[in-house]
Amino acid sequence: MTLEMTGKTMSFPASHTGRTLRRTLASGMTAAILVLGTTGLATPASAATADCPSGYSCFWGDTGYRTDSVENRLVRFYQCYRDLETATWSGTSSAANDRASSVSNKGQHDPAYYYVDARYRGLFFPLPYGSGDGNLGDSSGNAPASFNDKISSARFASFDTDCE
Ligand SMILES: [Ca+2]
Ligand SMILES: [Ca+2]
Repeated sequence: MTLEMTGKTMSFPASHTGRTLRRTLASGMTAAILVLGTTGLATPASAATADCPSGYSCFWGDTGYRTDSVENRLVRFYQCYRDLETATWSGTSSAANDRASSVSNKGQHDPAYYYVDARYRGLFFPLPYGSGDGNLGDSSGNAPASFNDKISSARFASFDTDCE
C-alpha cells in the first residue's frame, strides 16, 4: 500500500518539486494512518465465529476464535459438555481439556456456563447469549481473565448439573 502511494506522488511534474515534496509527506502520513487503521480492525468477531453453528456454544484453543490458526478447529455443544477429559478439537486428535482461550455463545436464548472443573464444578463464568470472548487471558470482553487454559466442562443455563 505504501509503495503504491509513493509511486503515485512520484508521477507529479518535476517543475512542482516543492509541492511534490509536501504531497509526498502528506501521502506518507495518510498511508501510515491507513496501515494503523487496518491493523486496529483485526478480524471481526462475527466473521471469526462463523464456524460455530447457530444454537451452539463453541470454544477454541487459542485467542481470536481459532485453534492452531484454524477457525473450524473447535469444540461445540448444544446442551452441555460434562467432561472435556477426552475431548479433542474437531478434525484433530489434539486434546481440548484445559486449553480453551476463546469462547462464543450462539445458543438459543440463555447464557452458557463455563467451568474450570469437570461435571460443572469449580469456578465458572456465564457467557451471555449472542456474545463471545476472544481472549480468556485478559479482562476485556465477556469473561474474567482468570479462566484461560482451565475450562473442563460447560453447559447452557437451562440444563442443570445432571446434564450429560
Ligand atoms: Ca489455550
Ligand atoms: Ca480444568
